[in-house]
Amino acid sequence: MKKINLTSLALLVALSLCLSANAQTVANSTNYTAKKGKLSEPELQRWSHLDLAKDSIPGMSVDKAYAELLKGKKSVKVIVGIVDSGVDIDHEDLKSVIWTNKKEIAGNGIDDDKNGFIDDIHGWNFLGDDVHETLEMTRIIKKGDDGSATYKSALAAYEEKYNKALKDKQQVDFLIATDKAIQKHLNKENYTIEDLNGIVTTDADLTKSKMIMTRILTNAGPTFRAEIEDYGKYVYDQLNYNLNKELDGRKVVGDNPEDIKNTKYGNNTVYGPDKEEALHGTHVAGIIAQVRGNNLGGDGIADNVAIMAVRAVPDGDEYDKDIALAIRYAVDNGAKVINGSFGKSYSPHKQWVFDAIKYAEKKDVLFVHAAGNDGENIDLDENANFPNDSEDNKKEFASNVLTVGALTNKYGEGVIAEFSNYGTFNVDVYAPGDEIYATIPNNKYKYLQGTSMASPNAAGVAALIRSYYPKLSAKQVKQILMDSGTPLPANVVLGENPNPNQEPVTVSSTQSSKSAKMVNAYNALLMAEKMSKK
Ligand SMILES: [Ca+2]
Ligand SMILES: [Ca+2]
Ligand SMILES: [Ca+2]
Ligand SMILES: [Ca+2]
Repeated sequence: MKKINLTSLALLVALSLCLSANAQTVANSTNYTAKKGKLSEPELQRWSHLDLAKDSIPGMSVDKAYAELLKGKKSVKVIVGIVDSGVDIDHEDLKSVIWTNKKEIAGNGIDDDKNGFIDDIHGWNFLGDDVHETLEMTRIIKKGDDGSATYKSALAAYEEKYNKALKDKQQVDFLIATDKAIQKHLNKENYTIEDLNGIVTTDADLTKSKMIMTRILTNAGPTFRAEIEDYGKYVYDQLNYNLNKELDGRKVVGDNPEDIKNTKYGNNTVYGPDKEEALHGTHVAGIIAQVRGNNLGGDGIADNVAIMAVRAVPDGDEYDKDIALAIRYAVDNGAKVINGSFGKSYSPHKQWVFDAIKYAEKKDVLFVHAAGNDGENIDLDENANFPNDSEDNKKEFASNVLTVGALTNKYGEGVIAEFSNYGTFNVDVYAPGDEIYATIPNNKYKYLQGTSMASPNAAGVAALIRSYYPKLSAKQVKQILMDSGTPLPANVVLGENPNPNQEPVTVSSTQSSKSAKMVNAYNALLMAEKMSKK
């Protein structure tokens, strides 16, 4: 499942419906002051590049690293594999950094480099024309009751999710109808807060609609309708595809997803059948590699990388087979860093993926993975987030997996995004993942949030280190990212506040993750310099 977080709007909707305005104030921590008020647009567009001490914004000090450490320094090109929903390789701010398989002749129908894939010029699309998919829990219950504990658990999880989706649908339908009622009353499509204020009425329904939309416009700003539409798409996709037991999305691929040896499938169109659906992967690629300082869109983290697009993540849960083969493809074709902004709670063939991770480890490839957006402790078995690098939540079977949680741009007790998963064993480190500006298909740009955005921010720093210090191993780079990070504030809020009428509960930040740190490019490069001299 692709991991764009949508809870902020869901929360907003809930807030609007109950019409209670309880601001969740979060106290500042000691060492640094949080940036007061809203960030300016230029600050927001590149907040993950800014510096806590200098800008009061908990970014990764990327700009400082370029200004003070990297000028005139030699680097090598590092290939970064983006295992995701596909990448728009023609995007104006990405096309110059897309990886090309030089050993392959395009369009001749021959596997010239004999890597097992015909005409794979910029990567591979393991999903063919498959876009919308079921979740693993849907697939498990579709197969029928086999008496296993997994079936029971999947069924309970499915029913909970399905009922919630029905409720969300009611909410989003209500919101769309409310918006329409205002549009109709004002007789204009695009209205403002001033328009809403000008509505004078004794009609009870209209008064309610006015109050709700005022709350929404105040919170979401002029992009409110796009946010409602995104939320609606998410809710409807769940009901129509993710939780739809009748759907067989795999049929168009033509392979058997239960057979890992059956590898001849997919195609070389790395953005998939519908470029717009490659939004997630294009955004992730942009966070890492959109061209710096070219006056187009935003800036990427790393400046000497090649993006290899490996499409394996549909709208719905990814198949273990595709993920295992996608990781192996990236490893075999030269990637030194792989970003995995996906995850799911059931993984029937998890061993295939574990074996691929171990293969990557053997070939010295770092796998950076999103911690997930459920606001849960993923150290607990019942909150498992796959893939992982541990079979028992006690011991890691590989040294090359970095699991990343998400930060907001407000330093203080609320700096960990409420949607971010956490865990002292299974989450390694945090990186910016809220309101991240990057490329989306067809030469556009967008703010997105999720641990999906935190993972490529960390992967970008990893690529930067591997590019300027190519002798360091994947294991060393993982260690550098964790050890050199800026410490989190002493106390933080983990997960969503279950009671918005009260101040959220804070805990020691040592409970957040293994390192209790935030990735910092500047410190990481300093440590890499030291380590490379040893
Ligand atoms: Ca080939
Ligand atoms: Ca060829
Ligand atoms: Ca740019
Ligand atoms: Ca781990």
